[in-house]
Amino acid sequence: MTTLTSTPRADGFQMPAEWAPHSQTWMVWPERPDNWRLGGKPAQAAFTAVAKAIAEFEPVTVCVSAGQYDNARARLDHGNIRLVEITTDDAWVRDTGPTFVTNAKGEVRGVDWTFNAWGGFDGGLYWPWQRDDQVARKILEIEGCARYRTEGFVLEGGSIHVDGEGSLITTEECLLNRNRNPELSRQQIESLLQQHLAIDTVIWLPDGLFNDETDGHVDNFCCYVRPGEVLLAWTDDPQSPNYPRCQAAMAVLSNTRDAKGRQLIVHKMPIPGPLHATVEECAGVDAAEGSQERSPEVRLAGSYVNFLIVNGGIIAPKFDDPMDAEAEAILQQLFPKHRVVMVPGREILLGGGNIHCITQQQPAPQRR
Ligand code: KQY
Repeated sequence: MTTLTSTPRADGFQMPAEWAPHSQTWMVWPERPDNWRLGGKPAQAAFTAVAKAIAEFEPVTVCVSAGQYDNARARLDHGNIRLVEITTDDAWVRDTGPTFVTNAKGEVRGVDWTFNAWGGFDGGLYWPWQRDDQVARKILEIEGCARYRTEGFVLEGGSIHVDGEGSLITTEECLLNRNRNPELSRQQIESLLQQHLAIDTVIWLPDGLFNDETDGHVDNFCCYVRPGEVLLAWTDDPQSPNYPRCQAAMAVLSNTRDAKGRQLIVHKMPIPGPLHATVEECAGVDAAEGSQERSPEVRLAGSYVNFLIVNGGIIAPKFDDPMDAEAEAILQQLFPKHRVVMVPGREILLGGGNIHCITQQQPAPQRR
């Protein structure tokens, strides 16, 4: 596998939108007992349901440790799910996997961002993280894709969304956080995104969802549903800690033109809950120095925006919440040509993210 010293943009590559056709989706099998309760068994059932839901639409590859291979293989009993053995620190391939980029000839390469477990020693979520920082490289090697490595430039795939037409949304809370790239200015970060993803316009939302332990990843708060249209997690309750965040995001989205000069259409998605882990759920997580502690007092950052677009489908989380049906109806209305499949998301949320965070789409080679 080649590691290139140029940039995707210079070589004619760009990050396609998530709705562009995929060749497959990647996942990683969860087993880390200081993040997933009860040794990861409930999370494994939740990941299995997500993998099988995706596998109805496109192939899935699940990275799994040697120790969990037999168990994962037995549970992931679906003809469209492949397993590969990879050592990882945890199971968030949106953030540890490559960001795939494509060119007009239909070639696929990958950007391998530096990963520091969402903040390194300044608020990061576990240590060590070097195996997770190797995941993108290993995936690209398996796929025979050339690699661009942004050595020292920290970024997670969940902190960006693109429309495939030159625009990207992100949050200041994450990308300008001192625990990611403190030596880089906003302009320098924009420039790196422009060079590596071939985008022209960065739309900066101030914050992500309240209590998101990634420091406000955009994929838990706001996403594109098509060029010029976004879906924003929303509350009308002024008492909600999310209220000022939603208002601030709406102010930016309503007053910004995208790379094509369009005024954005903003769709609203209700926020479930408030959701909290139970005492029993928290007690099932192993204590470990440097890992995120769990408490029933902490509001969980549950969000229906944390869904994955696959070939012909939308795989979205449900929470056994009164808002589940409305969320499904909104998604089905926004994606009339896709089949919306709602999968239980609570166990994934207990670990700190949701379906988009545990998946990484690989675009299909396509001539443009
Ligand atoms: O949501 C994500 N993209 C990652 C969350 C990591 C949580 C670790 N406890």
